[in-house]
Amino acid sequence: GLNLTNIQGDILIGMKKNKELFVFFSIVNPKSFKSQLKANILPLITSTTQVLAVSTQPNTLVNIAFSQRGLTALGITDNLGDSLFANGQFSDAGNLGDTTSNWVSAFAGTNIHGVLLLASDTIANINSTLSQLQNTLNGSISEVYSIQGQARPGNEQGHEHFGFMDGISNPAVSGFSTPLPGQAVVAPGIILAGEQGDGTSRPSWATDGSFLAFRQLKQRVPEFNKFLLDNALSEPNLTVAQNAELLGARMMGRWKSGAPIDLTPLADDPVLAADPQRNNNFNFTHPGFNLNTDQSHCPFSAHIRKTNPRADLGGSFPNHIIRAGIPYGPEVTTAEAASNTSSTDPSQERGLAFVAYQSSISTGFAFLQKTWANSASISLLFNDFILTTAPPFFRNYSGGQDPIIGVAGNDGPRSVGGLDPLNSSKDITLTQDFVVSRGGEYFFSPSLSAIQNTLSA
Ligand code: N7H
Repeated sequence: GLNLTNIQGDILIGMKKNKELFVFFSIVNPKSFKSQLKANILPLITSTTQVLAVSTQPNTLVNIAFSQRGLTALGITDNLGDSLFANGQFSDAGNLGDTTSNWVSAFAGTNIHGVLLLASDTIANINSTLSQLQNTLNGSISEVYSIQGQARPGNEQGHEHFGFMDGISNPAVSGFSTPLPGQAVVAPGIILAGEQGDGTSRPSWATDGSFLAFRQLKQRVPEFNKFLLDNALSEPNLTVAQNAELLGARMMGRWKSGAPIDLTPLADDPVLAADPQRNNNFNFTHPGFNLNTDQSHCPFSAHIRKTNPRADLGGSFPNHIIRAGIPYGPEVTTAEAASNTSSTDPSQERGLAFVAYQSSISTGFAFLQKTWANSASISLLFNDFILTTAPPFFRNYSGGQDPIIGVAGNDGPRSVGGLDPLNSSKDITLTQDFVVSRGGEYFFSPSLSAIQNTLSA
């Protein structure tokens, strides 16, 4: 089995707290930082074993990850075998479809060396752990930027800012978790460097680490809601509000409750949504159903079909990530809702602090974003795939980009097909992108033994 005491706790299961602070830092004094990393930070790093022991967890869970520039600052010259990581996310921005003028300046610079992830039930706990760290670190690092993530209030807890339940589908890692019905099973090396199934050669200390792709993804919630109402579908037995809801569910592939539209295409089913034995048990195929043409259950372009095409690709492919993000920013205000427009006040910005773990950024996050979400034509997309792994299927349909996270550049407009169940050849025009990248960075989340033996002093 995996050495769970050696693997940082966020990677395989997520720290799953209602508050999480991301502190992006620069290493000012490498020598002193390396000794404090061993003496004062390492004892606070929460392993997978500790996260699993829910009742004895520390009040604040702490993880740490480094950018390539951070490893270089620490004097590490080994090549981790991931060129996107080595070059940093800013140099990948164009390929991701980002408009770099939208990037937070801290991410567009070159001075983020690492990120501390602090998760707890309360912000007070997080702040007290952070000030404890700052005291011991004694100026050897400086904070470049931070994002305070938090679960949404009340019944919206677990839902992201558009209102959809998140965190339902992550792959099961073989030998670690028992797969639920319908859940993809991946070799440990798809997520963890140096484990079985990781095809790249790495320095031995990289084993049991994972690449962390971080993205600050702003969500235009009032605009999204207005778009759904303006373009409400026309199912005869539904009200306008229900037809707006249906359009949103078809863009996502799940209802707000989390129920998959592949299993319940025209009406939400909260009981199904809440049942882990059923809420992932689908793969877009149905008896007598033509997978190449039939979008009556789930559009080809739906966010969850774009990012995990299940049976569209024959069911088995290496492009999987484990997601561990959390919403950030306040709830929509009355004024924003009334004007259908997000406030321009930066303190009102809201979105998803997106975190994805994988052993290869180009096979994981970057593949999902570039080759699947941003590609309008699926023939192109599967062509790409066939060249490398020859799956048994070749599909040739054009569904448009992912309506949630796809980007055409310059903020749209762009058209997406298949969203109307009554007329699958109808295109719906997205007037703008509802998710806007504010940038991010690629990090490596090392094992505890790598921190102990290689990164610290
Ligand atoms: Fe997505 N959302 O809340 O609207 N995502 N996502 N995502 N996403 C998923 O199945 C969302 C983003 C994946 O296995 C759900 O757990 C939002 C990026 C993958 O069936 C919801 C943003 C990438 C899955 C959202 C965002 C992905 C997934 C359904 C940005 C990768 C699992 C809940 C602001 C490039 C698919 C669930 C599967 C599911 C939302 C971003 C990937 C509700 C708002 C950038 C792999």
